[in-house]
Amino acid sequence: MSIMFRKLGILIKSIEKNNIREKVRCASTLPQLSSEKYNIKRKQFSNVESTDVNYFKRILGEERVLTEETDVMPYNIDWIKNCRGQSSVVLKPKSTEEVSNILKYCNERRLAVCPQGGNTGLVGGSVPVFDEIIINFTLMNKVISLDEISGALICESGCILENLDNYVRDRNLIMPLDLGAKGTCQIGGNASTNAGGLRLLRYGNLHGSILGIEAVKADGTVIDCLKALKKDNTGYHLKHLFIGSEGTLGVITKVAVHCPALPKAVTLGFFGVENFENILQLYRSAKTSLGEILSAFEMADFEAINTTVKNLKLPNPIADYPFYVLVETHGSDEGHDSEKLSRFLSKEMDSGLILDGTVTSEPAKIQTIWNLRESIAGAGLVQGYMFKYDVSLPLRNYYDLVPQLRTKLNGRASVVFGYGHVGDGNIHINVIVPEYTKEICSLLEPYIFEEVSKFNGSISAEHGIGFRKPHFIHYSKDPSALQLMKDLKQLMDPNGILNPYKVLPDM
Ligand code: FAD
Ligand code: 2HG
Ligand code: ZN
Repeated sequence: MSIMFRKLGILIKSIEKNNIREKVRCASTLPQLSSEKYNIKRKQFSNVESTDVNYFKRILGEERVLTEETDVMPYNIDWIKNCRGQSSVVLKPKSTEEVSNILKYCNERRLAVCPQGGNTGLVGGSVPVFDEIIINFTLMNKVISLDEISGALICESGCILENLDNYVRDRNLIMPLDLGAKGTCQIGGNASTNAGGLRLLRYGNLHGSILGIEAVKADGTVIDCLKALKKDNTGYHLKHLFIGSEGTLGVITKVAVHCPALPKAVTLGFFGVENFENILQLYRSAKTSLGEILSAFEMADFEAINTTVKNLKLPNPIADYPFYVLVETHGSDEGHDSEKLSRFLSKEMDSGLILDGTVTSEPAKIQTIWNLRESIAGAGLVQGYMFKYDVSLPLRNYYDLVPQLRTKLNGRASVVFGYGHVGDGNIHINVIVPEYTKEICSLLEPYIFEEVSKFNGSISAEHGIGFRKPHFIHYSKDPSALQLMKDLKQLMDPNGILNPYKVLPDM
């Protein structure tokens, strides 16, 4: 067993490019099986036989069908090490045709599958629950075309977000989304989760930026909606079915994305703030003072930054404050933009909304500050188990849940912190405990979802429903909408082979 753990550690390291994730994963112990932890009953799919494996080896070749336990293990475990599946097969297709052949076969054999991109999802959607066959898109990583004038990029779904961003930056464009997992997550995973990220406030969500999609239905039919047009009102907007449906309605094989122009000037401010009410006042003021150049407005409380600084040994460029705000501008004139942000800083220091802060246009300093913000997500992993919540709330009530939870948990958690995308009304609440217990889980859930529902909020702002939240989806979805979701699932995937146990509550 210990050899297996060691091998697992090495394997995870070798597939991992993201620094934070590597640090976090090294202290590797196997999470409990999801089916046992959450008491799930296996649905009536067929079991994978050796004849099935032989078929996959025939169409993909031996080396793109993983069946060794130690090879398969990392693909069974999710990023926060909460979920563990029991798959014995990982398939690595290289083309849409191969994906189509795999799905056609699995559908006829009633074999369940789990589509997997970079496996950075935070709701357990990217790993199997039982023995679902993992279809991993890592090898579908080609850029197909880029129209440098319109900004339309067409690529395969397994392209890593950061690689795409580097590719288009060399051509004076940027990807319309950015997130801490960019070094590992794939554009197909981003599309499937409708990922939000750090600049949604400026560039909008993927339902707007994705121009077209090619996807494969459960029965192997390839659906070609891969237009790269900004405007196309020819009937139903079918691409949206695949955006945000977390691999339950089809498997995305290609994506056309609109890339905005590379900003000539980027400026970043990092500020200390006394209380959350002052953050709201600052947000209001930033929208007026910075106008069209505002590209991000993020917050983190002291506990979020302190845990990240301590656990990951990262520098905090300013002193300790109860809250922190990160304000970024994307514009075209460095002198003008940094002057605007500096003026904002001095005005709001005079008003008392900002206690202290720093403004920079130096790329290395910008990188250091963003790195601190982006590392919060993984900071608790070295300390124990992390419960993660990702909710939308009216801005007035954005931070209410954090102090409420601290009181409710009454010292049972090592730390409770809140941070997130203020500009999008989306807060992330992380509760770090020495280890997962059902008792703490039952204090948090459904309490948090009930509170969110009281404010007409969303129980998942950007991470999706995945495996962890289908039984809570009713807190945010009306029965009429839920029924239509079930009807669509039935139409697109009548045998239910695509990512079962995810998104939809039991049908
Ligand atoms: P995976 O995790 O592999 O899969 C996610 C879901 O999509 C699963 O249900 C899977 O079945 C499905 N899927 C994957 N690929 C396909 C495909 N080709 N076809 C069909 N279905 C597919 N999310 C945000 O929204 N905003 C953030 O700011 C953010 N920051 C993060 C920071 C860190 C450090 C981490 C670890 C995660 C963060 N996330 C964030 C969550 C996660 O990165 C996103 O959900 C991301 O879009 C997942 O992409 P992936 O390629 O890793 O997909
Ligand atoms: C972020 O904004 C991500 O950093 C991750 O969405 C949030 O892990 C989390 O709680
Ligand atoms: Zn986020």
